[in-house]
Amino acid sequence: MTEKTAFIFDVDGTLADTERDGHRVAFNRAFAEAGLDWEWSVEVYGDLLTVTGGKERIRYFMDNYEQQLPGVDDEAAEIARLHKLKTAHYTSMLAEGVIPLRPGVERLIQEARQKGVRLAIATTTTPANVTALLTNTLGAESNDWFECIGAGDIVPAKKPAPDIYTWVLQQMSLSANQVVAFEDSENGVISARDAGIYSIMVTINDYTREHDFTGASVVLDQMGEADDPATVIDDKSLNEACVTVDYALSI
Ligand code: XBP
Ligand code: MG
Repeated sequence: MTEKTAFIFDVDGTLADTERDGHRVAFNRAFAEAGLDWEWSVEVYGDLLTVTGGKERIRYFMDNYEQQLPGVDDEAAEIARLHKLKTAHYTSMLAEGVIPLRPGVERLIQEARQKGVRLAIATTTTPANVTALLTNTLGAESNDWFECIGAGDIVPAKKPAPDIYTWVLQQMSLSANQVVAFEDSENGVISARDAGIYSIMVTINDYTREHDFTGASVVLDQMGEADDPATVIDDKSLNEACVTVDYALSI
């Protein structure tokens, strides 16, 4: 069996619960700043999350909720402008420290570094958002812990397309069976799986608990800490209180 040597992490929902109180709020602030009366509720945002990528999500909202951009000729340019405003709001919120990492994430990353496991990121979110999250939770130097950060528009097709995982694997000269992918959503699992990755760990959250995780190796509620244990929801039993590097490498 090929030895696994790397962890590839999704960001939103996996490293931190960023969607409901982070991205959603930042979108609403951008809409208000642009003079739009759009307000994405917690519930509506759950539907909008079917589409990954902020610009794609705005377009989906316009198409499916019968919304227009009044007086705008170039819709793509205006969506890009709105999205830039949103990124500025989101990164400021992260700088205020409103979004912590999920339980066990920092512990697992530090243990992986100690054990020489290579680290990477594969996400649909904007690169500036990844930098802001890492910097404001783990410190600025943590950006260098990740050998490869695959994010946003670096590939043309976002998750559930496999492109971002394939891109990261190529950058790191790794084959799919040498890595473990960490995800929280159906789109993320499809993306990793279609890139050929078969070791996929899912940690669910309120927006994703009903998703179809076919293709995942194990589904848990969280990575967990000794005093805040993880619970396996589907498949592989976990003998420790929380997800360790050895456990992750064994899935
Ligand atoms: C994350 C996303 C992103 C963020 C918003 O999905 O769908 O669109 O919600 O980020 P995943 P941007 O966790 O599967 O990568 O607005 O920067 O696109
Ligand atoms: Mg995610």
